Amino acid sequence: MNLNKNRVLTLGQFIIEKQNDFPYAKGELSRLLRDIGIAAKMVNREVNKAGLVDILGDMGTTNIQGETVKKLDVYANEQFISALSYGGECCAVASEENEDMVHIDGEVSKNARYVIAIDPLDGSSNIDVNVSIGTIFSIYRRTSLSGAVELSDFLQKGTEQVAAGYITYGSSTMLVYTTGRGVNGFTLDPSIGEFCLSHPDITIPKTGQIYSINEGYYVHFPEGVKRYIKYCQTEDRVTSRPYSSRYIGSLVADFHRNLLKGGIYMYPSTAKSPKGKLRLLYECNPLAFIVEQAGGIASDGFKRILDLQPRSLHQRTPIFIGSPEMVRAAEDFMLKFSAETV
Ligand code: FDP
Repeated sequence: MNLNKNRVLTLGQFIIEKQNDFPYAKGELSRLLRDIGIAAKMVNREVNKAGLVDILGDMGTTNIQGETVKKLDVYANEQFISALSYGGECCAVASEENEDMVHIDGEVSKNARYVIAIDPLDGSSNIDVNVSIGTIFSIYRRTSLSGAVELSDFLQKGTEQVAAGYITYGSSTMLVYTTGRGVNGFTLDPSIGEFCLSHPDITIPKTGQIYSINEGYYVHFPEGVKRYIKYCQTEDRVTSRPYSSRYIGSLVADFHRNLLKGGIYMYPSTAKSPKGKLRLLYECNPLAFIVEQAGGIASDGFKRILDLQPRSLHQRTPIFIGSPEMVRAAEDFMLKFSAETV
């Protein structure tokens, strides 16, 4: 009997197997990923209940047990920070939900060497309507040698990430991550409560048929973006254009679809947000690390995202991310029309 044939590999088992890829690792990174997986399951449970708010109580009000029902993004933030605090490997968290970094000072964390940047619940405008939302995280080794974590520990270029990943809470819940050796995806099997390896060695198609951008802001886009959108909409047999437009409005969900099917996601600068909307540390850098590991590209229109020097925790950047041929084409338009004003 071939027992391996139907073998289900859980996230925990996979992490342990992969730990041998890092000969000097002491298992800290593995434990961090395990802690994130546990918090993701807790958040998933609450996300699944979100449609029951009318029965259980509105977010921010009191439910039938007399408990205050927390807003999901606040809940997610607390779950991730608490899982990382008890795990003992993380010494500080920079979160979309907190203006300043959160220091983790507990006894178990006194020798911790990692800092985490996280967007605990991305796509918040989709929470109330049962549309996919996600979590994005980025793991760095602290650069200061001892004492309290410093801002500079977080302000490292994306190239310094030791791991990054995201969770998408949707029709299925998936966790996708990289430690710099390819990208692997795990789907939560609710019957056993485990993330199981479902998408080993993800690679993004070199080109695709999908472009994702909020076209409502068209008039406010830079000229290069306007021209690239027109290019996507123009008929051409060789490149199978026109492309399809798909925009969920949840970064993780849009990114995940394009990663698997091929495509480009763009959030450029606009007249309203001259630096773009998305955050470098906990949205763009982790997804850029993942896409590059899968064979794709992430750019701010001119430069590689992972090479940008962060100057503050909540810094924004324009982003063009996805299949390499599509991102290169968008960059060509940006360069060619860069002199023209918005
Ligand atoms: P949201 O504001 O709903 O949290 O990160 C922010 C984000 O969502 C992304 O998930 C999403 O892709 C984008 O903003 C949507 O912004 P627009 O509504 O401006 O298109």
